[in-house]
Amino acid sequence: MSSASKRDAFLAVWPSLATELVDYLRAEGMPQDAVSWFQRSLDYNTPGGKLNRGISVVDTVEILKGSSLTDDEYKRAAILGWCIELLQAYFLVADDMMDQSITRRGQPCWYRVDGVGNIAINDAFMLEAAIYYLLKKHFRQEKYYVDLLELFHEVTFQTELGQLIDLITAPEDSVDLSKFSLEKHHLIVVYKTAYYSFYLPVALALHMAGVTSPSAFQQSLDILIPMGEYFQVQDDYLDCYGTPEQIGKIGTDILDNKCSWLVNLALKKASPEQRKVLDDNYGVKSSDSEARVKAVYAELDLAREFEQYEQDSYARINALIDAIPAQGSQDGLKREVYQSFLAKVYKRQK
Ligand code: DMA
Ligand code: MG
Ligand code: MG
Ligand code: MG
Repeated sequence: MSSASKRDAFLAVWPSLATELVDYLRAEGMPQDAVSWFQRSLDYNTPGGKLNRGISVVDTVEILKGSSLTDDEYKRAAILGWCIELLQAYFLVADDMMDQSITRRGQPCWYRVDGVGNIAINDAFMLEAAIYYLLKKHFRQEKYYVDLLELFHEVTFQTELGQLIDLITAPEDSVDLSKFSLEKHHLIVVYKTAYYSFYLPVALALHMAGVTSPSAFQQSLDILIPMGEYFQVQDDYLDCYGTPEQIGKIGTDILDNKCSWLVNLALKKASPEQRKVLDDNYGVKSSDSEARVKAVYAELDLAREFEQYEQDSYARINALIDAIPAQGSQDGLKREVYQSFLAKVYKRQK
């Protein structure tokens, strides 16, 4: 199946899930304006992205099964996929408020929509609650139900730890670039991105496919955490070098004083003069300062550094994947699961 038709098939499951969720509000006797509000928040925040995380659940279940999924198997894998997309929606609504972002997925961030504002905080909580409503409704009877719950809870907590260190490493009022390092960056991105974006989709699919061996989950982690780190370095790169049309959002990392991969590389390579420009302009909320930082990035040829990093990461992750035997591992892993996930993000432009 082409990636466009995969996307269409996955998207086709969404309306019925949104209906189940708003029907719950109706059944609780919520007034029509509340029902409409929740429907609008669900549709505005959940389905508009690349859907890589959600579709990877379906792809992984299919690869592990080794043949096409029945309609029922497809639907159930897609529900788990949509649960990750709801988790992503929850994180993004909050992230955009905390990062003071302007646009997301080519439209205004939810908190910036007329009449929404701080109500977006509660909307984020409701997007998270929707995950557990759907899990209970559709997976309560499965022996791996508690595993799914624990996985969502643990990965959510890890992501929140990542968001915490991302935010406290980037205080608005005191810029101190000596606090940044590539080690710090590594810790931030593994926690804020890699667990929920890469480990979670595959781990959910492993549970659904009946894989139980702890070593299978451990080996998945060993491959998917580096893949997630690579993905967030791409995100940091695109924040500066992607156009808003391309990436659907306006980069804010320099203005926000973020411990981005780019600034860490710049700090490693900068001359004393360039370092002074960075110290004076990084995290200063003005487009002139932002432009001066970008000029130093250009002098240091960070775009080329990124290309090199991309090549090296790709080789390193493929070597990790090749540690799985070509015919599949005894505990049920298959190389293709990780190859197909890597193919979705390698050299991505958005
Ligand atoms: C992404 O961090 C992490 C989460 C948990 C949303 P980010 O702020 O770099 O994301 P984006 O660039 O999409 O705002
Ligand atoms: Mg952000
Ligand atoms: Mg952020
Ligand atoms: Mg970013």
